[in-house]
Amino acid sequence: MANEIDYSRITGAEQLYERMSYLNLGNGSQTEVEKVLRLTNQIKPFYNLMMKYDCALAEVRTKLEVFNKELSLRNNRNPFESIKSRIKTPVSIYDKLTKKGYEFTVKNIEEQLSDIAGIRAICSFEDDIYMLADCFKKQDDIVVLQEKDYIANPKESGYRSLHLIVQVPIFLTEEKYYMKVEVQFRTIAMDFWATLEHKMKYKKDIENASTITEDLKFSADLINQLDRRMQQIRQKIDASDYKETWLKNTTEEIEAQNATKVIISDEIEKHSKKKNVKD
Ligand code: 0O2
Repeated sequence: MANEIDYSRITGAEQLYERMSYLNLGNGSQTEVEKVLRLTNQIKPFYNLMMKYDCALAEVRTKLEVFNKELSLRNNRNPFESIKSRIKTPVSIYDKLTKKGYEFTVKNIEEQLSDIAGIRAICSFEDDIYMLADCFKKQDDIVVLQEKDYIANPKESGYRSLHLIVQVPIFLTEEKYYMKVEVQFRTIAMDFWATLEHKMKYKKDIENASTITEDLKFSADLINQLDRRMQQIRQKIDASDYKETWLKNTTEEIEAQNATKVIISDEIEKHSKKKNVKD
């Protein structure tokens, strides 16, 4: 976290100020955010909310893994290279809420943020992204709240990914809740780029920052071209696979027909011999 926590933004701040002398306040940290939660009596509701987000992640992950199983059997390749998920850390939640101008409360976390639960589905090819996102959106227990297509409309930085903000139901012992999950679909190349760019974004006092930003933009274009090339190559390979399979099937069919013909003529011969013997 970049700055010290601004305690005036926190609900229950007055009681907090009274007790501040007991705190060893340095730069914001996980421990410090937890202290804030404890002092504002939000620790239980906060972790209860995080548990619900975790359950929502499990639901979405299962849905994507089901696609992976079905399509890998059908097409002989996994549509997903990997699926990663994470719950935003209390410190990042604090930072994001503060940046947006909201108090650090459990209510605001739930209402104002949509990426507490995040899942990243990494695909090999761009066309798989749209196909999988469509299949996911069509599921009848998914409510799509927002779709941001940074592949068709990349960000100024060069960032590309398809983002869906969805609501997914989770079933606890007593109640059903709809929880928000951000699903990011990316190719391997897009993910490679975003990971490096993310590192640079969060690194302070970086030398030659503007040159690196330019380099990153240039690399984003290269990666875009590479993704398209790889997709074209895969389509050609798929087309030739299809031809080979077709030829193989035809040869197999001819062999099977020939074998059947032999069996039938053997049968005819056997029966006519028997008939001749009787006559
Ligand atoms: P982290 O550490 O990944 O959680 P909104 O949520 O709509 O109020 P926001 O957060 O700007 O506004 O939404 P957006 O643009 O959809 O971005 C959400 C997430 O996408 C970010 O989360 C990043 O994970 C990723 N992202 C968006 N833009 C960029 C970018 O330019 N570069 C990289 N590397 N990632 C990006 P967080 O919370 O910023 O970070």
